[in-house]
Amino acid sequence: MRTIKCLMVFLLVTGVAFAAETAGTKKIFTATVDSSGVQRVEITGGEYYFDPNYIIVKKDFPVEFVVKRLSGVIPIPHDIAIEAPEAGINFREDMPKEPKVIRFTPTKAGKYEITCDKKFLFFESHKEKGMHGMLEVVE
Ligand SMILES: [Cu+2]
Repeated sequence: MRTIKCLMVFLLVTGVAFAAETAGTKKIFTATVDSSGVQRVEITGGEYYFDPNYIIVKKDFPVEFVVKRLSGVIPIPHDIAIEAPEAGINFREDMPKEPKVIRFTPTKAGKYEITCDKKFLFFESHKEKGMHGMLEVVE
């Protein structure tokens, strides 16, 4: 029981420290269409952020998100989700240690939220801790 308490305090402290470090930092990535016609974006998930967290892609060109999570001392699970079926984007996928490809083709310009909704016990969700971002689809 003592070990569990220590672990929880550790997670809480490190979570707060990392959140403070990365909160409010906007990392913008503008995707380009490569020779195979695909817009490839590499995204890393950590405590508690996406890097990059503001992604700009072109409408009607296929997108590939290559996602992975950082493997820290304590493996904290992360997922990545965008729920915008009206724009042809609707997925929720775990972020593994090894890169994983998520494919979609955005069909409507706009801004769509990227979130991780993992949550540890009664703590805030990862989204609340700052693990969210924005996908901007442009014409
Ligand atoms: Cu997360």
